[in-house]
Amino acid sequence: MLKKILIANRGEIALRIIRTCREMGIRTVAVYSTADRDSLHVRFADEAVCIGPPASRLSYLSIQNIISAAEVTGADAIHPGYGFLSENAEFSQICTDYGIKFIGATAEQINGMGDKATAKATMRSAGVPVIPGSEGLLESVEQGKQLAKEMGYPVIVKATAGGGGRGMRVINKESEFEKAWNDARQESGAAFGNDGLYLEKFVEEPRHIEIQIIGDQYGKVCHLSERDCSIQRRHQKLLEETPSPAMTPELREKMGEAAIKGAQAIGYEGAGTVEFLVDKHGDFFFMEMNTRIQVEHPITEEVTDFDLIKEQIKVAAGEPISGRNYTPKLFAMECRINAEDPANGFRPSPGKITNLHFPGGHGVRIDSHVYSGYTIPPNYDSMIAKLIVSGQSRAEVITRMKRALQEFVIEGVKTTIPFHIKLMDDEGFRSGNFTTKFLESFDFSDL
Ligand code: MV4
Repeated sequence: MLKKILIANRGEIALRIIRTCREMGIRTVAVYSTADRDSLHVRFADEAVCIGPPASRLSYLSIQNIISAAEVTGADAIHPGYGFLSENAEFSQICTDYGIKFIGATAEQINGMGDKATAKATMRSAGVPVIPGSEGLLESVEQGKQLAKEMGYPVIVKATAGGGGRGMRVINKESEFEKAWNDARQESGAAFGNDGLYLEKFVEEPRHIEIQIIGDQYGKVCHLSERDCSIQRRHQKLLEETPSPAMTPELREKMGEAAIKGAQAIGYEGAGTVEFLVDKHGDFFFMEMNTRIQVEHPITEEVTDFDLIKEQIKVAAGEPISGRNYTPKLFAMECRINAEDPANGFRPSPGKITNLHFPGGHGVRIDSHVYSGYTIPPNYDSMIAKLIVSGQSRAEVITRMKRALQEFVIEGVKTTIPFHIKLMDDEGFRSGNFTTKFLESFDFSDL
């Protein structure tokens, strides 16, 4: 088993990883920027190393500083959490070169899934359903227009280096094609230094449903059912739930098997997520694969009773998995509590938390690194807590979530709590019949 793990992250996920390590008897090393001196991950880890100034580029994204911290502390593995270096192929490779186990994907897998046209081709070869469109990258505007005419509008052009919604354009008719193409090319070239584009049929009003998988070093992969992430605004997820209200046992079986086939095709080891779009007919299509632990992993933990961080560490240490797939027997939801003002375009609201009270009770879990008196620095993402609620039915979870949100006290900064309270009362949300467009028509003005 691993003896000492360095956590190359901050905030709630650093704390989340430290908690599991402690239960497993594994020593931990925290790294921190000068903005995070007073953070709980620094206090709760066995050792802590300052890796630079507040700017992420000079601290949490500094491969050199993090590898140095691992070397001086003698860590035998690095857990990257999510964001930062978690899907950085160079970092994964350098860890391997230094004999430090990277708890995540190999450089080859990260590159293969990071290039979306390549990822799609890999999945199609593995027999995973993909969205109809170009085979690989488009070679010219003319080729794109020709293909769009054959498939029928609307279509979408996407940056192969993109993800999270950047560098894509929906095209409704041929007269819009050239401008959309040029805009997407320009945007992806500037953002990613790669302006390769591919084309797909546009799937209208889909749901975003992802499958949690875990693979071991011996080629076995199992799935731990799905999460529905359709409640998002500008590609930022605000609430996730499992099971998906749109799921059936048959669809879960098919999507689960597709996710497993895709992961096995790349020899995937560790925890991963395969994202799908699901259309109104219940047809599903591969969208992206995330080669990291995700923010929303706790809802899967609540309904399967697996500690996903523990599973990641066990497979990294070479333990085999059981290879059994899981169907949830409970229901769970996660509300992302961000230091943002939902009434004003979700504008970040950093600053000092002057008073704090966390909700509790049966079926309520909080993953958070904040405390009363803590100052939220402006340098990083604004998520300050995840409120995770489980129960026997979706209706029970909604009732319990609303109760917990009402009990939650955070003073000194604006938060997304008022938005979530309103969401729990929303008829469209309560019906479970919503798509990724749900928040486009939501009224945030009275929050
Ligand atoms: C799509 C789509 C409709 N049709 N592709 C958004 C992020 C990136 N991962 C892919 N995305 C989409 N791709 C086709 N062919 C709609 C989206 C999309 C979306 C997907 C998941 C969750 C929220 C979304 C919000 C807007 C658009």
